[in-house]
Amino acid sequence: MSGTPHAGSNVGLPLRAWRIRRHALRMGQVQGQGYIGQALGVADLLAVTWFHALRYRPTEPDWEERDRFLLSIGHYAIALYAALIEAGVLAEEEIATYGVDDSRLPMSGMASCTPGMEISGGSLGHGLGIAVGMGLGLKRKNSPSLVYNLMSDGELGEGSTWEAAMAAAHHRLDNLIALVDFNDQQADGPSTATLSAEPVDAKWAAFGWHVQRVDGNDLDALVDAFDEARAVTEPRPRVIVCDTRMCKGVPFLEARERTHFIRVEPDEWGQALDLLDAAMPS
Ligand SMILES: Cc1ncc(C[n+]2csc(CCOP(=O)(O)OP(=O)(O)O)c2C)c(N)n1
Ligand SMILES: [Mg+2]
Repeated sequence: MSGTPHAGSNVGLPLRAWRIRRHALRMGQVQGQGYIGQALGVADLLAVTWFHALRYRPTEPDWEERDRFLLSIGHYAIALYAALIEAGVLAEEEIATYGVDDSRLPMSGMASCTPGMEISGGSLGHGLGIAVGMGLGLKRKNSPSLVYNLMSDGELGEGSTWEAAMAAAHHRLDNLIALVDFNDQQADGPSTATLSAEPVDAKWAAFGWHVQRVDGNDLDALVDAFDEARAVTEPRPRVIVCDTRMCKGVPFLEARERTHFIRVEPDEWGQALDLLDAAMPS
């Protein structure tokens, strides 16, 4: 079986992203809550990751040669579950179990519960350090696997992130690709107004990384960025800073001002799904 079901082509990515949004909304509807703004915001990024870039086997999530995808931001679990469902690692029927006792889909990501969830993220600022350790270990084993770490702009305010960034460059981890969801939101409001990491690309570059900054809701730009990140031959870690829009794809939610803990009323889940359905890509 191929380890890369859709690598090398961006055909179908709009539909993949749309379906990831739909799975996430359906999960949110089950509990009447969830970090849905984040999931809608990173759906395009996850579509390109899982259907263009990542090497994996849906029915063999522990395949030794898989690329590792670390979800540093455990509160984004609903987004990764949606991608794992779309990728065939999890079954679509499991949507009904989101957040239910003893489910494989707890509301914060837990490696012991869910196939495809490589780490228990959520204590912010630790994912990149774990990714550095994994990258180093894989290099020492001469493994072809890459390590991706999806982190948030809020995590750029954690000192441990920059310690890990420095270590990654020191160890010349060219098998490490960090993805930053720069949605300009964190728990206290806009990240740039709370503890700004700008100029964020210059910071990563100063730490010795190969840096790209793209519109994280532009599928073509994301495909190009992943291609470049994987093609770079310099012995450096790579980062793609993705400017995303929270709640992307559901205009009435996008319009809300503070979206970290977005409140969606019971009748609004159905409205959001109807709006999404009306915008289904051909
Ligand atoms: C070490 C740590 N400190 C605080 C928190 C509480 N917390 C949970 S989400 C969050 C916001 C972090 O920023 P970001 O991930 O950019 O937020 P979002 O984009 O989801 O709004 C915070 C502070 C945490 N999970 N871990
Ligand atoms: Mg954020």
